[in-house]
Amino acid sequence: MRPPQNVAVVFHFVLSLSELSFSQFPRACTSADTLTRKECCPVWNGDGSPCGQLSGRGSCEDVSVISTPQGTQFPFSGVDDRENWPAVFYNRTCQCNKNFMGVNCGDCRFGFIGANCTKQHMSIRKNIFDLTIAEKNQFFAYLNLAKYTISENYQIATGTYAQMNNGSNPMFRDVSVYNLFVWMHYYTSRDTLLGVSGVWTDIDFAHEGPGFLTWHRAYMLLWEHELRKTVNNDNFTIPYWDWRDSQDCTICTDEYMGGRHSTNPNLLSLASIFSAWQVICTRPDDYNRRGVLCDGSPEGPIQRNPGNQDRSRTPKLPSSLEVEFCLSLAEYETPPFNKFANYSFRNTLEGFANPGDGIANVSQSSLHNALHIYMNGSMSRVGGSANDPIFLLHHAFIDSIYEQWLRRHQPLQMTFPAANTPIGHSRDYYMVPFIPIYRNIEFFVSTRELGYDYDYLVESVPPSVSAILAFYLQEAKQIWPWLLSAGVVGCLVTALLNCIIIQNCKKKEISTFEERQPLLNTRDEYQGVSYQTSI
Ligand SMILES: [Cu+2]
Repeated sequence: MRPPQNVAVVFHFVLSLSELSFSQFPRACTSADTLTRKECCPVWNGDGSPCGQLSGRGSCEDVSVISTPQGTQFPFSGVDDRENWPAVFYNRTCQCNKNFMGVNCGDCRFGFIGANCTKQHMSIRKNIFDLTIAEKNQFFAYLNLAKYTISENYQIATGTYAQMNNGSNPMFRDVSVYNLFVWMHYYTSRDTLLGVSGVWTDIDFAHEGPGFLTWHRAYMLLWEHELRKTVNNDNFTIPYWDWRDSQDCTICTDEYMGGRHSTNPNLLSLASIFSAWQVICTRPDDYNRRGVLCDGSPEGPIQRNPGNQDRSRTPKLPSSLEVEFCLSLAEYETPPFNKFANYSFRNTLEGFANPGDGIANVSQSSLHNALHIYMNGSMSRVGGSANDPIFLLHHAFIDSIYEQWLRRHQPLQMTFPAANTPIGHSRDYYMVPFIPIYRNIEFFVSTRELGYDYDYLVESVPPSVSAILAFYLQEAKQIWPWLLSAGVVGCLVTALLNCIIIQNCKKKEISTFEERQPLLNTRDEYQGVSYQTSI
């Protein structure tokens, strides 16, 4: 199903006005010239200079790749384009100043909008069941438009750097805005092609390691950002599906993400717009056999058969108790920093550890993984899982659980492993395949610092210890003159009162003495003297 011609034309126009922004590969950096020079510093049209340098937006800088010892999962070097990302393709990119961001610094950092990116903008992701009918229909219309609108600013690579003859023979292809993100998820998780030696499968730059949550947070933000630009609506947010304690797939209806096909249980109902979507990047065995990358060609309809999954692996959808246990784990990550990690919040939330005791158990798929397995179709294989738009709703909810954990445990940045992780997952690794480049650690921060929140967490922002100290120091700074003045005034008032009391007592004694004097004089003079000394 395609959008009406006039709508497509309007959005094509909107796109042509938009700035270059995220992800690979920026069209401006896919020429043989940029690839052989290894420089991706496109011109910002606002002032005609690379990275908007003339306007102070940014400058073209060397990429500093920090390489630390990595885990033993990937025993090679120099065989995969994703090693030391983005060094194989580019060693110079735009570094943006202030609130500017994007491949040419033409965009605003997350949480900022406006011509000069000075206006703060906080967005709230909502529960899909709390959207109005208009909001819900708008969400589906936006997704559908993104599925059929060719990305103006990005292309996908259809070959490795070596297959491109080290950049001199570029191999890139147009792709729709939606499919660009499907491809990115495939590209980051794909196997390593080793030529005649076959493939290496124990590699994934976004799953089975500490980077799982940071990578998906960045990915969802970029996806949301691209959708906003595609439809020219800064207020759009991805909704989430809270699947806790669900007995079945409550969003698998024609009103929401598509019901079941009337005759084929593996397909979507024809009443859903998503039944007409074609998937891409779902045949890893085929690509591996041919030694090629997914080139974005259509590969059939979305498959989904919720509830008919392998029950010995995933008996049911996760419960709130399991989520609660997961949130109670104090350590974000534990050695060996992969799917065998025990008591690791990340590994338990990802679904490789038991959400009842935190012990790794790869024969089961829990929490995040459980949802993928439960959908029993396109969602269930990592490479092509983002083809099903349920992916967005699911990962928005996973991200909200990650956010709850961050707010509860307030981790230090240094607790994110810096070395000995699976490749791509260490603190300072630039996440594959994002261009412009982002390190994992940049997304180990609260959503509030990235300009968004979840409706059910809005009230739950705990002040950090440093924030509390800073608050009291600030308060103390403001009130110390008052405290000092109050002390001085208090002393003066006390002294004055003492004087008044002493004076009054003296007067009273004198008058009493005078009143009694005749009597005293007649009885005993010494009593009057003793009276005086006792005052
Ligand atoms: Cu994923």
